[in-house]
Amino acid sequence: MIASHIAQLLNEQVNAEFYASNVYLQLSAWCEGEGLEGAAKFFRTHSLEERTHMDKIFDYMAECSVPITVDAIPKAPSDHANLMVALKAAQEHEYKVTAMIKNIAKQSFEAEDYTTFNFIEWFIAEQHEEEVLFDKIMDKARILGFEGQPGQALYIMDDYLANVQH
Ligand code: OFO
Repeated sequence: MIASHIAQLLNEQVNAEFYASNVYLQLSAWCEGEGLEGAAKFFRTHSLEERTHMDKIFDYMAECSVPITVDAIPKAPSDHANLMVALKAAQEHEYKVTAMIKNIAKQSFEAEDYTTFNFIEWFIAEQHEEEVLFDKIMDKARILGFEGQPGQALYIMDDYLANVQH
Protein backbone atom coordinates (compact mmCIF):
# COMPACT_ATOMS: atom_id res chain seq x y z
CA MET A 1 0.00 0.00 0.00
CA ILE A 2 1.49 3.31 -1.07
CA ALA A 3 0.88 6.29 1.24
CA SER A 4 -1.13 9.12 -0.29
CA HIS A 5 1.72 11.66 -0.10
CA ILE A 6 4.02 9.25 -1.97
CA ALA A 7 1.28 8.54 -4.52
CA GLN A 8 0.95 12.28 -5.06
CA LEU A 9 4.69 12.70 -5.60
CA LEU A 10 4.69 9.83 -8.12
CA ASN A 11 1.76 11.39 -9.96
CA GLU A 12 3.55 14.74 -10.04
CA GLN A 13 6.57 12.94 -11.48
CA VAL A 14 4.51 11.35 -14.25
CA ASN A 15 3.41 14.84 -15.27
CA ALA A 16 6.92 16.28 -14.82
CA GLU A 17 8.36 13.64 -17.17
CA PHE A 18 5.61 14.41 -19.67
CA TYR A 19 6.52 18.10 -19.40
CA ALA A 20 10.22 17.23 -19.81
CA SER A 21 9.38 15.33 -22.98
CA ASN A 22 7.62 18.42 -24.31
CA VAL A 23 10.49 20.70 -23.27
CA TYR A 24 12.89 18.62 -25.37
CA LEU A 25 10.45 18.29 -28.25
CA GLN A 26 10.03 22.06 -28.31
CA LEU A 27 13.81 22.50 -28.13
CA SER A 28 14.09 20.18 -31.11
CA ALA A 29 11.53 22.27 -33.00
CA TRP A 30 13.46 25.46 -32.17
CA CYS A 31 16.69 23.88 -33.47
CA GLU A 32 14.96 22.79 -36.68
CA GLY A 33 13.96 26.43 -37.22
CA GLU A 34 17.57 27.52 -36.68
CA GLY A 35 18.97 24.99 -39.15
CA LEU A 36 20.66 23.04 -36.34
CA GLU A 37 19.96 19.51 -37.50
CA GLY A 38 22.32 17.78 -35.09
CA ALA A 39 20.95 19.54 -32.01
CA ALA A 40 17.40 18.94 -33.26
CA LYS A 41 18.15 15.21 -33.44
CA PHE A 42 19.71 15.23 -29.97
CA PHE A 43 16.71 16.95 -28.37
CA ARG A 44 14.22 14.83 -30.31
CA THR A 45 15.86 11.62 -29.08
CA HIS A 46 15.90 13.01 -25.57
CA SER A 47 12.23 13.87 -25.78
CA LEU A 48 11.44 10.21 -26.54
CA GLU A 49 13.64 9.13 -23.62
CA GLU A 50 11.63 11.34 -21.25
CA ARG A 51 8.50 9.69 -22.53
CA THR A 52 9.92 6.30 -21.48
CA HIS A 53 10.57 7.74 -18.00
CA MET A 54 6.93 8.74 -17.79
CA ASP A 55 5.86 5.25 -18.87
CA LYS A 56 8.08 3.64 -16.25
CA ILE A 57 6.46 5.58 -13.39
CA PHE A 58 3.02 5.14 -14.94
CA ASP A 59 3.54 1.36 -15.01
CA TYR A 60 4.77 1.27 -11.42
CA MET A 61 1.75 3.23 -10.22
CA ALA A 62 -0.59 0.98 -12.20
CA GLU A 63 1.06 -2.15 -10.72
CA CYS A 64 0.57 -0.72 -7.24
CA SER A 65 -3.07 0.22 -7.97
CA VAL A 66 -2.31 3.89 -7.39
CA PRO A 67 -4.72 6.25 -9.20
CA ILE A 68 -3.05 8.22 -12.00
CA THR A 69 -4.10 11.67 -13.17
CA VAL A 70 -2.63 13.09 -16.36
CA ASP A 71 -2.77 16.83 -15.76
CA ALA A 72 -2.76 19.73 -18.18
CA ILE A 73 0.87 20.14 -19.20
CA PRO A 74 2.21 23.73 -19.20
CA LYS A 75 3.52 25.09 -22.49
CA ALA A 76 7.25 24.47 -22.86
CA PRO A 77 9.51 27.47 -23.60
CA SER A 78 9.64 27.92 -27.37
CA ASP A 79 12.15 30.69 -27.92
CA HIS A 80 15.85 30.75 -27.09
CA ALA A 81 18.46 33.39 -27.81
CA ASN A 82 20.93 30.81 -29.11
CA LEU A 83 22.00 27.16 -28.78
CA MET A 84 24.04 27.77 -25.63
CA VAL A 85 21.03 29.37 -23.91
CA ALA A 86 18.92 26.37 -25.01
CA LEU A 87 21.47 23.88 -23.64
CA LYS A 88 21.74 25.72 -20.34
CA ALA A 89 17.93 25.72 -20.04
CA ALA A 90 17.95 21.94 -20.58
CA GLN A 91 20.68 21.50 -17.97
CA GLU A 92 18.76 23.63 -15.44
CA HIS A 93 15.68 21.58 -16.17
CA GLU A 94 17.56 18.38 -15.35
CA TYR A 95 18.72 19.82 -12.02
CA LYS A 96 15.07 20.45 -11.12
CA VAL A 97 14.07 16.90 -12.06
CA THR A 98 16.95 15.51 -9.99
CA ALA A 99 15.65 17.44 -6.97
CA MET A 100 12.16 15.99 -7.49
CA ILE A 101 13.50 12.44 -7.79
CA LYS A 102 15.66 12.82 -4.68
CA ASN A 103 12.62 14.04 -2.80
CA ILE A 104 10.68 10.90 -3.76
CA ALA A 105 13.62 8.79 -2.54
CA LYS A 106 13.77 10.73 0.74
CA GLN A 107 10.03 10.64 1.37
CA SER A 108 9.65 6.97 0.51
CA PHE A 109 12.58 6.02 2.72
CA GLU A 110 11.19 8.04 5.62
CA ALA A 111 7.77 6.41 5.12
CA GLU A 112 9.49 2.99 5.15
CA ASP A 113 8.07 2.42 1.67
CA TYR A 114 11.09 0.42 0.54
CA THR A 115 9.33 -0.80 -2.60
CA THR A 116 9.02 2.74 -3.94
CA PHE A 117 12.48 3.55 -2.63
CA ASN A 118 13.87 0.60 -4.58
CA PHE A 119 11.89 1.60 -7.67
CA ILE A 120 13.08 5.20 -7.61
CA GLU A 121 16.73 4.20 -7.30
CA TRP A 122 16.75 3.58 -11.06
CA PHE A 123 15.84 7.24 -11.54
CA ILE A 124 18.56 8.38 -9.15
CA ALA A 125 21.10 6.64 -11.40
CA GLU A 126 19.37 8.00 -14.50
CA GLN A 127 19.49 11.58 -13.24
CA HIS A 128 23.18 11.13 -12.51
CA GLU A 129 23.61 10.10 -16.15
CA GLU A 130 21.57 13.08 -17.34
CA GLU A 131 23.74 15.48 -15.36
CA VAL A 132 26.94 13.83 -16.59
CA LEU A 133 25.64 14.13 -20.17
CA PHE A 134 25.04 17.87 -19.88
CA ASP A 135 28.34 18.41 -18.06
CA LYS A 136 30.05 16.63 -20.95
CA ILE A 137 28.27 18.88 -23.47
CA MET A 138 29.23 22.00 -21.51
CA ASP A 139 32.84 20.79 -21.36
CA LYS A 140 32.84 20.40 -25.13
CA ALA A 141 31.43 23.92 -25.53
CA ARG A 142 34.12 25.33 -23.22
CA ILE A 143 36.89 23.55 -25.13
CA LEU A 144 35.51 24.95 -28.39
CA GLY A 145 35.07 28.45 -26.95
CA PHE A 146 31.40 28.16 -27.90
CA GLU A 147 29.11 30.62 -26.16
CA GLY A 148 26.23 30.60 -28.63
CA GLN A 149 27.73 32.71 -31.39
CA PRO A 150 27.26 31.68 -35.04
CA GLY A 151 30.30 30.32 -36.87
CA GLN A 152 32.60 27.34 -36.86
CA ALA A 153 32.15 26.49 -33.17
CA LEU A 154 28.37 26.39 -33.64
CA TYR A 155 28.79 24.11 -36.63
CA ILE A 156 31.03 21.75 -34.64
CA MET A 157 28.68 21.77 -31.62
CA ASP A 158 25.73 20.92 -33.84
CA ASP A 159 27.67 18.10 -35.43
CA TYR A 160 28.79 16.82 -32.01
CA LEU A 161 25.23 16.83 -30.63
CA ALA A 162 24.00 14.73 -33.55
CA ASN A 163 26.09 11.81 -32.32
CA VAL A 164 26.48 12.33 -28.59
CA GLN A 165 25.59 9.24 -26.55
CA HIS A 166 22.47 9.67 -24.42
FE1 OFO B 1 13.49 12.15 -17.03
O1 OFO B 1 15.28 12.55 -17.06
FE2 OFO B 1 15.53 14.18 -17.93
O2 OFO B 1 14.25 15.14 -17.13
